[in-house]
Amino acid sequence: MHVGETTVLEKVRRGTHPARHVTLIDPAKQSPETAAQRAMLAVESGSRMVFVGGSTDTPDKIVHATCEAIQEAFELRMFAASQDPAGDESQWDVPVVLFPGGAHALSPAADAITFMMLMNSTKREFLVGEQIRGAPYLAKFGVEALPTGYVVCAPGGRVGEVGAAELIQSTDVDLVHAYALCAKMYGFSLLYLEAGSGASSPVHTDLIKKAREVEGLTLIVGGGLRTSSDVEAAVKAGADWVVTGTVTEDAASMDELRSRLQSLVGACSSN
Ligand code: 1GP
Repeated sequence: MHVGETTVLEKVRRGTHPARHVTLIDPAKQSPETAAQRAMLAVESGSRMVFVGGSTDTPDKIVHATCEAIQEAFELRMFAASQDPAGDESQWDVPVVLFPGGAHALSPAADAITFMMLMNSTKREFLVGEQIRGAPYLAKFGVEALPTGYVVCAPGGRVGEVGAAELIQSTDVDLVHAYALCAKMYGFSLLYLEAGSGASSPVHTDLIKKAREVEGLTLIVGGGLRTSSDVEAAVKAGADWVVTGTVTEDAASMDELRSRLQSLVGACSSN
């Protein structure tokens, strides 16, 4: 969906108080139709962005079908809201953003992509290699790139292993500060502190606080955030956006999903 006249980056950076919630949808984990239902429920529950990505080996076709299904669902809901005097069209003005594991999981149906450098990777592939492969495709299809420094913190999970990351430990506050400064000097707008999907513990709040000291970066925190108190702690430490995937993926029903999302989203504005 094309989100008005502003760029996705402007929307992501705008008014970071209260913090906002991102729902991560992994296209490998459900059909495109179910993904669209989950995304609609996420927006109804107050989530303000959808990330599509996660698994490392999902074919382009599945990623694309998932983005398309979500976009179509949002467009229909936006149209329905425009026909309803009590409706709020802007509720459905929610960016659908690729969150790729590499140059293979792309789709022209997305509004934007977290165009990431995995800054603490020891492999060229994740620093710039996949990006070089993906950039011409993104330019051709006009998918907006959100310049993102991506830093994997302990415990790091699969992304830490696959990405060959030198994990930032909870006490490495000077190091995370240096990464944040470096991200700013490179001109990245976003800094994403990642603990790994399904991590046993989220990014340590001392790391979030220290990264927050660098002005001008929009701070995204994800990985292992399960409860509203996890979210509250991340937001209090300075996160502008919190991302959850697993906790919503493994909900047993749509009702359970709604109640989980409402509690996570509610925790974003509790500070
Ligand atoms: C993963 O940060 C995201 O990249 C979400 O992590 O699945 O643990 O919520 P979870």
